[in-house]
Amino acid sequence: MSTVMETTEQLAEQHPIAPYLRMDRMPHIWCPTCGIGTVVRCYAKALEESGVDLDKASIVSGIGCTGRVAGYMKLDAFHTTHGRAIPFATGLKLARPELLVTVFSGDGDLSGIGGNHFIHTARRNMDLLVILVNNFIYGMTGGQNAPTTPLTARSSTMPFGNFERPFSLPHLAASCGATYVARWTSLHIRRMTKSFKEAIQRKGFRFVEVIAPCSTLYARLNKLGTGFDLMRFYHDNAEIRHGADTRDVDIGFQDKIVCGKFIDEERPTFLEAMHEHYTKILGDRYVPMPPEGGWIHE
Ligand SMILES: Cc1ncc(C[n+]2csc(CCOP(=O)(O)OP(=O)(O)O)c2C)c(N)n1
Ligand code: SF4
Ligand SMILES: [Mg+2]
Repeated sequence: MSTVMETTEQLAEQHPIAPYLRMDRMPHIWCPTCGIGTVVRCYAKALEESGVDLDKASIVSGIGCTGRVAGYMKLDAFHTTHGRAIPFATGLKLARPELLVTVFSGDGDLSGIGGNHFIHTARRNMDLLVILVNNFIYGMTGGQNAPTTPLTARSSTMPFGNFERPFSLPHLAASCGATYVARWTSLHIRRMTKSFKEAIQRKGFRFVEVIAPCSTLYARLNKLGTGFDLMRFYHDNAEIRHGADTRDVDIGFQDKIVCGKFIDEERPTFLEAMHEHYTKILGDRYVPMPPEGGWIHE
């Protein structure tokens, strides 16, 4: 258990990413060999290596096992309602554009109940880094089918196997306008960290999907062993193809997983487009900079 008196160095001796965590909240709730913690570790490492000012970094999660991440990170953190992490983060970014705003949540939260927010926020190129842990299932609530569950995989609500076509999330993000799109598995520690670092430096809607084991539900319901067995599966079946056409990166049940950086391009963010547009139309009557910004001088 940490105390408020501990220095960053003392915390780092406990664990390399302890300075980035609320150690008073440990132990965390995640099951043994769950993949979420690995993604948190890579994100913390990316923050450290990017030299991000932690007073200017905030994190927003929705509900679910992955949704717990915000509560464990020692940043300005918001644990919002189910599916609403992206709109919450949008409000935060619009009010405080100088912040690095990261959304960190699960596949069900961001692409199920939050799916409509996801597509429109990508379309607007809102300046957010979105990290989505895809374990192919609603973990926290008992393993229900998710919009990402591969065809034929079992879930608690599809005990005879899923027959609904799942989303391929990189393709969804890319076709809606995301300017940075990557996918890794929780085995790709260095590449994932590098991707997070790169995405931190970029502007616009940046989307990184991380395929990770839900050992307790997805793996158990599908008789896939533990999270370690799934990591071995990723080792043998992940194929890195930078620049792959996102139409070709669907994931089948226990099939190959195409990883890599698929999209990395620039286009005006929502705020840039708004400022440019109103400056053109309103000239001096428009005050572009928040917190006063967005107003029209009468
Ligand atoms: C409005 C509302 N509906 C349903 C729920 C129940 N619920 C909580 S988490 C969750 C699914 C989360 O799945 P995912 O985002 O994939 O997270 P995981 O647990 O797999 O990391 C659901 C359906 C809720 N909390 N609020
Ligand atoms: S239920 Fe699944 S996703 Fe949730 S903590 Fe356990 S292993 Fe991880
Ligand atoms: Mg999930």
